[in-house]
Parts: sequence; structure tokens; C-alpha cells
Amino acid sequence: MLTIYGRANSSNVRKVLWLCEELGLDYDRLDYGRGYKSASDPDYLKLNPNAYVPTIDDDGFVLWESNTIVRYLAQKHQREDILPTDLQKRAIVEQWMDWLTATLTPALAPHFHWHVVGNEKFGAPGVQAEALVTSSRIYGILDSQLAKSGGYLATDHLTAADFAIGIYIHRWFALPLDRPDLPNVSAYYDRLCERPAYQETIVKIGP
Ligand SMILES: N[C@@H](CCC(=O)N[C@@H](CS)C(=O)NCC(=O)O)C(=O)O
Repeated sequence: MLTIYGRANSSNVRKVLWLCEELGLDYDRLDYGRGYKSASDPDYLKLNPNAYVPTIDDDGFVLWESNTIVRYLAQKHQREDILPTDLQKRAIVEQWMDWLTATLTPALAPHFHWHVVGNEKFGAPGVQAEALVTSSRIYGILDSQLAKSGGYLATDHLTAADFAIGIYIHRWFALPLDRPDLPNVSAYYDRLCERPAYQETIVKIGP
């Protein structure tokens, strides 16, 4: 049995939930993390010493780090379309997964921490305007990539990279931002929104 530890409104948990729904997997989900059972509980820390969600327990095999979990589940279920076995195709998927963790997520974070979490540090004069310059530039890189990829982040069909970035596409549109016009990002979001599993695990939950 697959158990997912993590609240359904967490961005990193939603990556895993969306994939599980697309794969049609049976799983249990336990509400851990902010607002629920604490991820700092000693029992949880034994599974994941970082006190973060998500963590999975797959028949006794424990794994954390959302992007790693996405790759693990795709490979376990032999979805070569989602996680290519070809060296270079896989490297491109992983490149975009690393990029979104290292570059896109931190660029979007100041907007999320102000508009959703309400952390006043991010509402100080000039902070949001400056953050928007950065986030617009980063989503601009995404727009250029989508113009040549064939419609999805790494290539012309859904891969692990899309499962990792999906929540941050929804968040970009769901937050009250003065967004630049990025037609390929908009078309990508429309494409993802056509998927019932994306609607269920990401869009309906909110930013
Ligand atoms: N690199 C980790 C980051 C995990 C992470 O930051 N999780 C957040 C939720 S999105 C968390 O656990 N926050 C504390 C909490 O909810 O208690 C991953 O991708 O799994």
C-alpha cells in the first residue's frame, strides 16, 4: 500500500497527488504539516528528518523530496513517457525539475508569502514590485521554452517536469499579480486545466 504523508494544500504534496491521480494509483493520505498533525512530531521525524511534507511509505519503502517521489513513482509504474529512459531525454526532464526548484520556486515565493501567508516582510514598500520583475523574467524563460518544446515543459507531452511545475503554473495565475502577457504560459495553463486530475488536486485547492 502507498501512504502519502502531507496536507493536500501543500504545493509539494500536490505534485505527488496529481501524479498519483493520473497514474490511477490507490493510496492513503495522512494530513501532516502546517495546520494539521505536526511534521515535527517525533514519529514523523523518524520518516523525514527535515520536518517537511511530503513523505511516502510504499510498502515499507520510505522516501521524501517531492521531485524524487514523482520520478520514483513514474519509474515504478514503467511510465517511460513521464520519465524517459533515454539518457539525454531524461536529463532534459531533470534539468527543468532542478530549474524550477532552484530558480522558479524562489522567484514566486515572495508573492505567495505576501498574498496567501500574509507575511508582512513581503508586503514592505517595493518588495512585491521588485519580486514581480524577477518572477516575470523567470516565467518569461518558461514562455520561451514552451514556444519550442511542443507544448509541455520538457517536450511535447507530459513528463515528470510538468508534474513538478504544475502547481506553480496555477499559482502564477491564481495570485493577484500584474502579470506580463506570456501567451505560451497561458496556453500551457489552459492545457493543464483540461485534465480532471489537475483540476481536482491543484486548481480546486486554491493557490
Ligand atoms: N524540498 C522539499 C520541500 C518540502 C516543503 O517545503 N514542504 C512544505 C510544504 S509545501 C512543508 O513541509 N512545510 C512545513 C509544514 O507544512 O509543516 C520537497 O520538495 O519535498
